[in-house]
Amino acid sequence: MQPLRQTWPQHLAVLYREKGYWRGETMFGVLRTAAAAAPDKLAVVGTDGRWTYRELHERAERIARGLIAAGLTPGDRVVVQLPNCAAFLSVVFGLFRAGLIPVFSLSAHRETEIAHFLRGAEAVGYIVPDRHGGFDYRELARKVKQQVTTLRHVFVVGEAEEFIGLDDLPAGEVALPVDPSPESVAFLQISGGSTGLSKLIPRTHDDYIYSFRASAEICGMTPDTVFMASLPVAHNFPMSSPGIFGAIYVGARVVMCPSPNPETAFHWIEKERVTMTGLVPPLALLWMQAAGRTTFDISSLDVLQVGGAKFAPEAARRVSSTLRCRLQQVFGMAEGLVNYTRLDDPEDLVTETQGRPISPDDEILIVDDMGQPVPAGERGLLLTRGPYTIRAYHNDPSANQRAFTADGYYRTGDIVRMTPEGYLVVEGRAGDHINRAGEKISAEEIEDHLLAHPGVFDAAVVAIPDPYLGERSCAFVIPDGPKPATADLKAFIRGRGLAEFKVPDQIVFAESFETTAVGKVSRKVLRQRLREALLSREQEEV
Ligand code: J2J
Repeated sequence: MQPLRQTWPQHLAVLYREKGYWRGETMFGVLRTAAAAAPDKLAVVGTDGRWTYRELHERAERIARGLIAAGLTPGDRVVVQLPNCAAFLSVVFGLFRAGLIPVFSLSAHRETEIAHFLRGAEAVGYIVPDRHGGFDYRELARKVKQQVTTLRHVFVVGEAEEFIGLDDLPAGEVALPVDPSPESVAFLQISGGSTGLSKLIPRTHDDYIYSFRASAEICGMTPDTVFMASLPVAHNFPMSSPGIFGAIYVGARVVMCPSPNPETAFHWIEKERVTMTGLVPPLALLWMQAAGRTTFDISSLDVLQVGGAKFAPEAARRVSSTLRCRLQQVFGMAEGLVNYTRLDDPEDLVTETQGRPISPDDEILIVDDMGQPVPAGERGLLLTRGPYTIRAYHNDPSANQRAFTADGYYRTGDIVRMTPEGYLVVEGRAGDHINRAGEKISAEEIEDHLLAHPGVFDAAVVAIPDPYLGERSCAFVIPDGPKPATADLKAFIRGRGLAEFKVPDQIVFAESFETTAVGKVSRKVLRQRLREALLSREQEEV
């Protein structure tokens, strides 16, 4: 098995400890401490349960024992694919307690993606719900199990059928391991996949806990906070900025909202007196629209975080008058660096920037294409390193070569500028992915799937501005022979076992790409030219 590693240069590790960023805490220790401090306080609420800190702690320990008794060994990796529910926390803390390594996948992922994560992480376990959102995850587990023979254990939250039910795990006296080293890798998060397939992001206990502990402080979380996870909780944003883990760290209450649509979310805000939540921009727009006519009382909402994609300043300015709460912009990435506007910042900074880094030791470089720093205030590529930004992806030398500089900076692929106050404004990106309502789609990944269709000669996938989604995906396709039907192509992509959000929103057929791209150009330039040609054509039509 490939060892899991994430290391910083020794002198920096020493510095990060001296400065109190890395405190030697562990993920399970976070829950243990919170449960000891306030055992009877409500920890988590979901459609499946309402548990105090003591109950959550007990459930996690029981799951840990059961997983070990079922044959898992500390260090084993387990892909977790659970929706927003209370069991998400008991399962994940159970894995931490047993020394197992969760690999976080989204509910939207399908067999191709899950198989890729299982193989990449060499996972032996997979945890799914029985059904969710009208989809049967046991069916998915069956398909995946056929593809990946190293997958030994499938656990189901709910009706397990031929698999093992999380509630039916063997009980009994199993010894649990001692706490892992705080500098070891706690879990694998999944990258947005800017080039090709998603990469696995190893995060350590020390670095991740620092990021959500400091985030909780920046966001003013206290034990009185009621934090609602509105976005899918496996995303890094609702998980750690400060998210569910930040909330557990301070002993607050976590509400697992089963869906982010305003009807459902407003109901939960009223019922649990939610004070804080986070959204991607398209949902924020929807909530603002719905707030004017809702009959739910959402007056408890104090802070709305918006991030994952650029929030237009005009929309940002309307948050306080429509939702009657404060806005915080969040610009982060699962690889590490997270920026926040601060709650006491002047309105202009909050509405027009994406914030400043968590840590005084987050290093920011804004460079041109040659890697040279741009003059102050100008746009450039954002590079970063610091106490919670990774130095390498898991077991992927060529991705590491591309994504990190020789001196350890992570190339975010984002184009930003810095204001005189030291705040970042996101201006665009260099990478070829589509940011569809906060979900990142790799152009290359979808092109490869399209090329597998017998009726496709060539394909290029690009991002097109979209009033609702921020960006939508458009696939330019050169047919091989008769033009395939658009619906067929979409069904083909779906049939390849991919998340629904990756199915192209729009398909445009072309005879050749030469009409827009003269001579031989890189795919990157080709995508750019196709995008520009389409946009100018649309303008002419308006
Ligand atoms: C513009 N682009 C943004 C923003 C992320 C907190 C918040 C978000 C994420 C996240 C996260 C943006 N404006 N406010 O992990 O902890 C785009 C950038 C970035 C990429 C990272 C967190 N906030 N983005 O979105 O790993 O392009 O993390 O590099 O999913 O989203 O995507 P992801």
